[in-house]
Amino acid sequence: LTPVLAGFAVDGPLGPIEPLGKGLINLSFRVRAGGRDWVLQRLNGEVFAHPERIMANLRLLAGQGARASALGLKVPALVSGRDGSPFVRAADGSLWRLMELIPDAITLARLETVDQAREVGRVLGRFHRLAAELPRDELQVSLPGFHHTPTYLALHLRARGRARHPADTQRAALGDCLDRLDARRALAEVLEGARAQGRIAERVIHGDPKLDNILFDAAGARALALIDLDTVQPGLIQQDLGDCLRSCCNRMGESPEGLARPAFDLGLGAAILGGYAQEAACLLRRGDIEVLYDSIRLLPFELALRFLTDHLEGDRYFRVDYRGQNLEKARTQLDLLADIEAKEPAIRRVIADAFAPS
Ligand code: GN1
Ligand code: MG
Repeated sequence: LTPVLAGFAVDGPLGPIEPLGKGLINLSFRVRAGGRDWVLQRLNGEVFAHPERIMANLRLLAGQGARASALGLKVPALVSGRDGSPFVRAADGSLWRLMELIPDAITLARLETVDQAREVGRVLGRFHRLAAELPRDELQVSLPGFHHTPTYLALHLRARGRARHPADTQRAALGDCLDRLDARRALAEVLEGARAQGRIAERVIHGDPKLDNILFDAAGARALALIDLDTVQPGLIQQDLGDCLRSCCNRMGESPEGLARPAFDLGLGAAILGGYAQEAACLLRRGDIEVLYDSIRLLPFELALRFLTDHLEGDRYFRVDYRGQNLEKARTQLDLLADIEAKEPAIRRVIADAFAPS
């Protein structure tokens, strides 16, 4: 990686290079150079066909550093290549970027307290306020089709049609997942339908506000930043809220161990939505709030679809540790979805309380 790093406009002796984070798409390293820590990343060229658009969006965001600080948010500074371009191309053709590592920050394996959950909601709310101020005509669609559930469903059905016969050991688990998805096919349209009818409006979103992408201070008390900004682009606030809740309210995580059953924690959900409303209730109208419960169902459904499609296609999109992991992850999202459905009245009350006019 040293020749890659040499392409960036950072000086000083290079320290150790260590793997960073658990991302499923890009490859990330922590690097010490010039007395500071940086994040060096290889962009996944299979997933991101328009890396220059991503970087243009990131530059817009990094340019709002002062406004972000005023909101109590950090956004990572970017380091350009020595030729001024946002990337350095390695000898094998891969694209690399370098940015500031936000100092003294940690990610949490799971939320332990409602105070942490409130912080999650607040940081997402602040991020949406910052994003709402970005110049919309300069912001680009960097990942077309991202969070377009009807498209994911169509791709999934195509993958089903093409899939080779699954191994015996997995046939029952796969069949069970497919049945559970089929029973909910209509869900794929909820947000796109509401958007088409003008009940909800497009905004600028983060796209991937899962717990791993939320930085806390070293004590785990204050949320400082959202990272992993590749999917910042126009989208629906409900996609971010649904994704954040499916990730943060399920204490078991995306790969539960043993017999642990994923569940939607109502206390954490209430605190996240309450914190969010404190910061960003001004962004939501009645129509936005009306589709929130369905959005909380939608995002685990969508991710289950995506994991299953990838399983059927031979694990080409998400990084897996072993064959079958995408199938297990799909089942986890479907279990979470079932729990969300079982708790529907309580979740609707939580939403109403969080956004009740004060
Ligand atoms: C991917 O890159 P990473 O691991 O933060 C994915 C998200 C999924 C998430 C599930 C660009 O995020 O959409 O919700 O995995 N990102 C992309 O863990 O597809
Ligand atoms: Mg990501």
